[in-house]
Amino acid sequence: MMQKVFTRPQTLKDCPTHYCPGCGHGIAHRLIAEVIDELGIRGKTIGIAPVGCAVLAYDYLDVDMVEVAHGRAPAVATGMKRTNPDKIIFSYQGDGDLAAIGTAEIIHAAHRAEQFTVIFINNAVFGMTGGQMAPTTMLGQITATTQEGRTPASHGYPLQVSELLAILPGAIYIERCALSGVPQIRNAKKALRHAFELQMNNAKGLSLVELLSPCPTYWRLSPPDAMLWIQNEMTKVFPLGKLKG
Ligand SMILES: Cc1ncc(C[n+]2csc(CCOP(=O)(O)OP(=O)(O)O)c2C)c(N)n1
Ligand code: SF4
Ligand SMILES: [Mg+2]
Repeated sequence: MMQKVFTRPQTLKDCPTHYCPGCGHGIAHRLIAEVIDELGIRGKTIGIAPVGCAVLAYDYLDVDMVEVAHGRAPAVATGMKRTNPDKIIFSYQGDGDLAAIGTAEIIHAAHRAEQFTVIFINNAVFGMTGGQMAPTTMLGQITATTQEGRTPASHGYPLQVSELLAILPGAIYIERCALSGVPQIRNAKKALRHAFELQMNNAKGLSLVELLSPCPTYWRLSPPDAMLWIQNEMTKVFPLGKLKG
């Protein structure tokens, strides 16, 4: 008697992805797909694809999706949710997207208590454009634009956007998780599920799940070492856990 132990979620399309080996985007996509399937909300969920390595997220996630300009997802999500309050709306944004060009959008969306979910992929670099420094780049981290490592004097400190947002009354749920190992990935799924459930229950405010996500290519690490770097280094600056809600 054969037992099926692994299957593809319905919401995840059956196609190869363009991600590098060990990239966290693929893990994040799978978690989103599993949660949408389990909650039975595929027909009423609309996602916003980012500009970044996950620009083709709509090729992989089998829900309605729109593509918006870099950083502008919270503004578009606001309009989508206000005009379609019965839909589950999520934006999927990298750290370059959310913590650099889109900083104003996310802060004001939280401040206005908009009722959508943000999935914030923090991989400490601008991946798609060649591994440049992002606001979330760690001190000492070598990137294409910090070739001797990020220094506070020249480049400032890593920006903890989730902590900033958590002080706003309009943000009702903020949690930071990591795609760095099985227990952490299971927690990330729980957090995503909770954020979607808040929308299903018409909770009044913004929900955001930050996922510390490996970018082995621009961290110049093997996939297992990238996961260890999240566990051993990134979590010192970006501690895991619930910040709000
Ligand atoms: C308005 C605009 N500004 C800049 C760019 C160039 N650009 C494309 S992706 C990107 C950064 C992507 O980094 P991130 O959001 O962290 O996503 P990742 O690739 O790391 O997942 C930038 C600056 C753009 N496409 N549009
Ligand atoms: S460059 Fe980094 S974020 Fe982009 S696909 Fe490759 S591993 Fe993923
Ligand atoms: Mg990034």
